[in-house]
Amino acid sequence: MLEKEKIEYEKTILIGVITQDQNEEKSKEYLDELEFLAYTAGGEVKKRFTQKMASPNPKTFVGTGKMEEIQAYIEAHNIGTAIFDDELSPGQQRNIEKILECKIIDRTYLILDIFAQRAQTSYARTQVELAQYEYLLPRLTGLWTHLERQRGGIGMRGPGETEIETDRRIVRDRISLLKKKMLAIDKQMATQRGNRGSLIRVALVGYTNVGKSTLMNVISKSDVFAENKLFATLDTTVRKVVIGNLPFLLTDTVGFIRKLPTQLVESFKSTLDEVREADLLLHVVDISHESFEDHIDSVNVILNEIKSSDKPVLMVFNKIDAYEPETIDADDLVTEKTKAHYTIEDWKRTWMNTENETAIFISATEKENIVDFRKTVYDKVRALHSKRFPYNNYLYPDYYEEE
Ligand SMILES: Nc1nc2c(ncn2[C@@H]2O[C@H](COP(=O)(O)OP(=O)(O)OP(=O)(O)O)[C@@H](O)[C@H]2O)c(=O)[nH]1
Ligand SMILES: [Mg+2]
Repeated sequence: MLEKEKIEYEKTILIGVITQDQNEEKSKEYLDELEFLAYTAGGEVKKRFTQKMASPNPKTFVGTGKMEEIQAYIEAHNIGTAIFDDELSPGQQRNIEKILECKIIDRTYLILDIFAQRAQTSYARTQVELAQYEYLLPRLTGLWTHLERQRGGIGMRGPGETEIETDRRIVRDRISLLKKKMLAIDKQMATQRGNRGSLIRVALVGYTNVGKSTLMNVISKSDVFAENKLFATLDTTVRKVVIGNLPFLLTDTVGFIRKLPTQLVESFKSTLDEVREADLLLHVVDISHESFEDHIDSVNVILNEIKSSDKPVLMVFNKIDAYEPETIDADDLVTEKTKAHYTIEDWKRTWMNTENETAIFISATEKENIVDFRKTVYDKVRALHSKRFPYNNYLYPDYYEEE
C-alpha cells in the first residue's frame, strides 16, 4: 500500500460514446472499468467526457463540438494523456492527435500496455510484444510514438522503449522474428503439457480481478500473486492438487475482459492452450461486482473464440462476503424487485436450477463454503477420471478429507 503513494500518477481524461443500445448506467460502468484500467496502468483520471451518438464519428470518434471542449480542457489543465473507450482506427488516431496535441491511447493499447507492464517471464513478454507490434504496424505514423517514447509512462512500455522504430520494415522483421520465437515456445509448452501424464486437468477461468489466483492459493497452498488491480496474472501457474486422495492439475491463468484485444487472444495462444486442453473449467465470477452477469457473457464469448465452450463448467460465485443487495423498504409497494435486490439465496436459486450447470457460492478470502467447494470439485474430477479410466477406479478410494 505504501508503495502506491510513491508512484506519480499521470494526468489523464477518459472519452466515451454512449450509443443507442447502451443506457447511461451501462456507459458509466464501462467508463468505471476504463478508469480502473487507467489506474492499473498508472493514470489518474481527472475528467470523463461522453457524447450520445448513434455510432462513433469515423473521423474523430466524438463530434467536432465535443472535440473543442476536450481540447480546451486539456490545455487548461495540462493533461498529458487522453484515453478513448474503444479501439481507434489509425485514421481516427491521427486526426485526434492533430487536434488534441497530447498522447492518445485507446482501450486496446491501454490493455496491451498493462500486459507489457505485467509480463514477468520472457515467454509472456514475447507474447505481449508480438501483440503490441501487430497493433502498432498500421499506426506507425502517429505523432506521439515518435516524440514521446523516451519519456515513458502509459502506452510507452514494451516495444520501442529503447529506440524510435518508425520503419515499418523493421517492425515487420521484428514481428516475423517474434512469430518464430513463439512457434518454438508453443512447441516447448505443448511438450511440457504432454509430459504431465494422465492427470485430469482443471483450469480456473474468469473475468480479471474476480479472485482466481486467490482461490488457487487457497486450494493448492501455492503463492500466486493476487492484487486488486486488473491483470495481476499473466503467466500460467500449474499445480498438482490433491483432494480426498484424488490428484489433479489445477491451472491459474490470465483473466479475461470485455473486448479483449484480438491481437492478445492470438498471441496468447500458448497461454490459452492451457484452457483449451483442460478437462474441466472452474468459471470464477465476482458476484459483488455490479456487472457480474455481463462479465459471465464476456468470458463465454472468449471461451467460444478459443473453442472451449463445450467443456464441463463449474460456476464458482466468489466474494459472497462483499455482496450487498439493494434493500426494499417493507412498506414500499412501488419499487419492483429487480436483480439488484436479489439476496445470495435468490441467486443460488437462480443459478443452481439452470440446466447443465453446477454452481457454488464461496468467499476465497473469508474461506466461506470452501469445504463444499472442494467436495464439488472432487466429485467432478472423480467423474471425469472414471470416464477416462473405467478400469482403475480402485486407485482412488472414496472421498475423505481431514478438516
Ligand atoms: N472481498 C473479497 N475479495 C476477494 C475475494 N477473493 C479475492 N478477492 C480480492 O480480489 C482481488 C483480485 O484477486 P485475484 O486473486 O488477484 O484475482 P484474479 O482473478 O486472479 O485477477 P487477475 O489475475 O487480475 O485476472 C484481490 O484484491 C483479492 O484479495 C473474496 O472472496 N472476497
Ligand atoms: Mg490472477
